[in-house]
Amino acid sequence: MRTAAVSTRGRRSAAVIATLTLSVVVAACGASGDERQTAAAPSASQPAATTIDMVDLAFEPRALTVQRGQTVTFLNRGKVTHNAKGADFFSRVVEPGGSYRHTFKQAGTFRYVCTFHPGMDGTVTVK
Ligand SMILES: [Cu+2]
Repeated sequence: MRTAAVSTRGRRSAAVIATLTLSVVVAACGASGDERQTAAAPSASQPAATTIDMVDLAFEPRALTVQRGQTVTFLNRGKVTHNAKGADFFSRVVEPGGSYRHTFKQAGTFRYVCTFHPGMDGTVTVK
């Protein structure tokens, strides 16, 4: 994990570990994402479990499982621009507060990255 703030690296590392731990807990709960806020969700009909939050600098949850044909919304809750690029999709630029949707039509596990931030990545598993 790279960080520009070298002097606070220890503190940031602790925060990152806490974030990663939270992500694992969320992922372990499977489809449960109800406890998270959906303030900027573009559509009320979207189940919470199909939203991946883009925060600074991670995707949450980092690993998400969806059903084939389900649409995933990548929602930028961070303060800086992010994107999501997979093998067959690319959001280009997602500004803070913005979102991007992709429908996963094939089964498998698909890795994606934010091209702006090395190490900011995640996977969507489609069943
Ligand atoms: Cu990013």
